[in-house]
Amino acid sequence: MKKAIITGVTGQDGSYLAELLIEKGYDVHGIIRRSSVDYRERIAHLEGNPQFHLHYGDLIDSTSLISVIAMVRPDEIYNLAAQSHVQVSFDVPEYTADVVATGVLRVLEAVRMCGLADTCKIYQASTSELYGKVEEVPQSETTPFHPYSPYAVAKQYGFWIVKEYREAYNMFCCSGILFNHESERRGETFVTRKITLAAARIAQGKQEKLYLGNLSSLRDWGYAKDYVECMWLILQNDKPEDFVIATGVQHSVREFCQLAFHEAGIELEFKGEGMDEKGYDKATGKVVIEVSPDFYRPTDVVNLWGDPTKAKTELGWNPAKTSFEELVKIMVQHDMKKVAVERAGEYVACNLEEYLEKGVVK
Ligand code: NAP
Ligand code: F7E
Repeated sequence: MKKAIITGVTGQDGSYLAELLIEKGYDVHGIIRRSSVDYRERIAHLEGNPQFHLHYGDLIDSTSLISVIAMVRPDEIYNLAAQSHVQVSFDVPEYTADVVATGVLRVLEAVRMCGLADTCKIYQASTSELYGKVEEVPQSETTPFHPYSPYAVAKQYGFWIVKEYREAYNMFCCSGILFNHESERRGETFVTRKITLAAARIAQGKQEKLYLGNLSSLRDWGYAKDYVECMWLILQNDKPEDFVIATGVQHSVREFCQLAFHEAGIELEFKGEGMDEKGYDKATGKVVIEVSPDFYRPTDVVNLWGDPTKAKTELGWNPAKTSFEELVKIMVQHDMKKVAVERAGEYVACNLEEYLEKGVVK
């Protein structure tokens, strides 16, 4: 039985990857942070499974990483843990660098210190944010990097230190350069989930308006469940290499809103430009989407579009398994059910101040 460690197992991707590896017969060891309350919603269904084990550890604490790696002696490590919110990285740049940049180094060094450099394969969760202020469209493995946020700069260190350890110590460590991938388990402050939850709440009369930032931002959005398959494939490849994982299809935030609200039963019409742009419910004429400067970033990445040819041809991965339309449908259908059981009045944001206070800050 192969043994795998997943850092960030409580996150969106970690939970799907744990399910996939269990299905494939692995003994899965997840690393979780110690906290005074348990927040393990995404993995609650796996607890009690004899193939699933949890250990305390933190990417900013090498001792904890060394002790888990020494005890488990894994065949594979998937390093998914991160402060993964781009806008938050402008507020906590130092912490972001510690987890997202130095954290990768700590994992690599822990593997070496435990004498596993020749046997343990390592997957690093890299990101399309490395292309940032894009120098080429679409972006592939040969596109130059131009990181454009503290998060992206930290991830760039992670990418290069993985490459360095591969060349210096002949370790099997690789980066998956993953474009945005979403799901019904996506964190609620990322734009897609913020939209699908708001569409459901507005459709059910539990929220008045949704406040967003740049509606014209373009993303290549895929389904997280399909993307974790690729993480596994990257480590099963003959040679350690880096891969772009994307669908090859691009949409704007505005288009995501239109489709999500349509799935929730509301036809949207956008009028106005820039900060004055508004989304109207065509049937009632009411404004349901407004733009707020609170959700703009000091520097924003606005044109991400991936070329998944290498992953398709060399790994046999299918980038078209779940279409954009199916992804939005899955998320909205899930959130319509979730919102239906929320207590009335539990979530009604009538103005921006209230919206911000309710914690949907980013
Ligand atoms: P996520 O939902 O935000 O999950 C992040 C995970 O990292 C959580 O389990 C979190 O634990 C854990 N974590 C944060 N700080 C930690 C620390 N100091 N020590 C240990 N664990 C820590 O992120 P995701 O969407 O699943 O993404 C997974 C990885 O892929 C991340 O590295 C992200 O940067 C990268 N990525 C994501 C995308 C995407 O579109 N989703 C695209 C490219 C790359 P808690 O539950 O305790 O907070
Ligand atoms: O923003 C715009 C925002 O926060 C997408 C992470 O998983 O993917 C994710 O990072 C776009 C940006 O994701 C709002 O300005 C407009 O242009 O959903 P997001 P992200 O920044 O692309 C990459 C690949 C990762 O690696 C990251 O870990 O949408 N946008 N209005 C907004 N974004 C948010 N969050 N909230 C808004 O109100």
